[in-house]
Amino acid sequence: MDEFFKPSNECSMWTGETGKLIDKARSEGITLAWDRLAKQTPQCNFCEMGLSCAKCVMGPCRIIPGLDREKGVCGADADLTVARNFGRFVAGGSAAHSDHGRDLVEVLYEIGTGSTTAYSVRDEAKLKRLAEEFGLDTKGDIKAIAKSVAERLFADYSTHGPGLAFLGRVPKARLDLWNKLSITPRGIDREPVEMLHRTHMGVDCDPVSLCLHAARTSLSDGWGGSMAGTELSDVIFGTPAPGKTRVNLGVLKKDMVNILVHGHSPVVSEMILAASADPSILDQAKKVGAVGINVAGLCCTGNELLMRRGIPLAGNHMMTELTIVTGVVETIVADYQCIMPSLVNISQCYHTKFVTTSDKAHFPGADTYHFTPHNARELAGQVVLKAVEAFTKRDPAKINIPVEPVEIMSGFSNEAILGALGGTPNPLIEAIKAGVVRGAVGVVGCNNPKLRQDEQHVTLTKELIKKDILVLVTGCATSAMGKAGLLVPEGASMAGQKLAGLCQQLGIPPVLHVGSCVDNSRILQLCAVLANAIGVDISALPVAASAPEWYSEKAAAIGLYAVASGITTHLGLPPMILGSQAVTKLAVSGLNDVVGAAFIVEPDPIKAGELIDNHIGQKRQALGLSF
Ligand code: XCC
Ligand code: SF4
Repeated sequence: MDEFFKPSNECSMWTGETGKLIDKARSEGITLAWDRLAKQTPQCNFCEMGLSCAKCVMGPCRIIPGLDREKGVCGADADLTVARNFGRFVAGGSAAHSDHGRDLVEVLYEIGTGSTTAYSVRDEAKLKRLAEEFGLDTKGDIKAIAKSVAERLFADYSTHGPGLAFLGRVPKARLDLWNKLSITPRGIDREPVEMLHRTHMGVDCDPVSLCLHAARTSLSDGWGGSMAGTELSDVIFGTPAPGKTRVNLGVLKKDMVNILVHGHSPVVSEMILAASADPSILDQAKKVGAVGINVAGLCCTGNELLMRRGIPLAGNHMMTELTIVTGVVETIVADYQCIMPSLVNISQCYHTKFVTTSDKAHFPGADTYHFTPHNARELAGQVVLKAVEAFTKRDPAKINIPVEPVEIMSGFSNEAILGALGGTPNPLIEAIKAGVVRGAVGVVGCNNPKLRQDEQHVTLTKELIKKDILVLVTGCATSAMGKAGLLVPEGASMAGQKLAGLCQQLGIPPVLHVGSCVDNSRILQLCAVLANAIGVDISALPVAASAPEWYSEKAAAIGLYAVASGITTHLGLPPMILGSQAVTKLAVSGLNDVVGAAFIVEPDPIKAGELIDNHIGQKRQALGLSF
């Protein structure tokens, strides 16, 4: 693992906003994730390899294959221990995405029953399309349709429903394969719960069977909970369309009240945005000397607002601590997921208020509000007013916004992409056949302090577009791409000649921003549309996915649902499975024979680019196209 780890004192060598703010944080005595990583290093080798188990109090056990500790007290060996740990890891990620999706189903249900007026259906056409897709009545009034679509999706969360509503999108060959392997997801809640059951001591003791159930669990996320999250967010808040906005810490404004929304769910951040435009609150802001209220995003809820409202993105995962160090953030409003607990302490070193909004995510020391669809508007107003008050408490000596913002283009929902192509995927298929677009890769996911921030995302993506491979981006990779100039049409100058020509013709960037991490479900759907149009399985498409700097359980779930859907997926860091040769072999090669795709683990982004390019070339040749 040493090759992945860049020690913390290297941080000061970092250029740009990250380096400047790390230096500022150091001078102010602030401890950051990089510093804590240095203190945690070397990390536990057993855990890194997936060989420690604490699932019962006969343990904890540490397995040493080949030595006198090859089995835990219960008799579990390395393969079983790794498979059980990995299964639970994926279940955690799937549960997080799917529980987020449930929040959107609940809001839609409350809209349908008329019990909230804070939210409404912004994209009625999309709601009706979903109702039609699910075989529901589309003739009633919009509330009735909202209620029946919500009820249909509630059923998907249970065990006794009619089967996941979105499985109708899956190409037949893929669905047949899942059925043959018994990995078709049956219920969004059922699969992660069953994974917890199977991995209890003394239940499923077959590593292969556990890995297959991990795949089923991840599919309940990708084609279930995440897809529900994406589709209903579009219905409630509007389906994204291309537009321009800005990215990096330069989007913070010295003369404005700055509010950062952080987390994943648009349910809260959309309300904060609405409250920040309230004329009476704006008056208050002017009274305290601010020229206005500036809402900017962090992580995935930032991506949600970016896609739909053109709200600028202040930063990704590894920037979250540093945003506070600018000294101009009045409030961070957090919902859930990927919110470092350290943000509470760092906020306390400045005038920043750290606000939590979800009953699922309590942070001791934070200002706690419990948002529901009923009180969201009122509470959002209170939170924004508090931010206005905080503006007066700034310490001018601590203010430093180290960069100017960079322009980006966003909003490439499938509706926008297919709409721009005249409503069918055929022009894209023709471009693929002609080699103008050799293939497509979703570069997605997090940052990880073990890697130099953003570098893997950007280096890999530049390699891919050079080879005329179109890149789709979601999640925390987005601001990396934006800062590197890849999310504007001018970025096409970094692409191969053919892709560059197409981008110029259409006025699009070589890297299309398609949303947050739950929005990776858009990529699944687009692959399904392409596969169905060509009449092949998804695994036959010249596509791939990559999470070069991933850290979270959710990213593992995304990677696995991509692979189980037939999309070969690159990871820049290995999952904690290397302690089992059987599981590792299955992940990086064996899965090819099972689901027609596998993982590529490669820390070097240039080499990863070559491997992905080669994979795409082979898929093209199998379709009878040029390499
Ligand atoms: Fe989290 Fe979604 Fe990863 Fe970013 S990309 S660090 S999971 S915020 Ni989702
Ligand atoms: Fe040890 Fe088995 Fe208990 Fe795990 S489940 S802690 S390996 S005895």
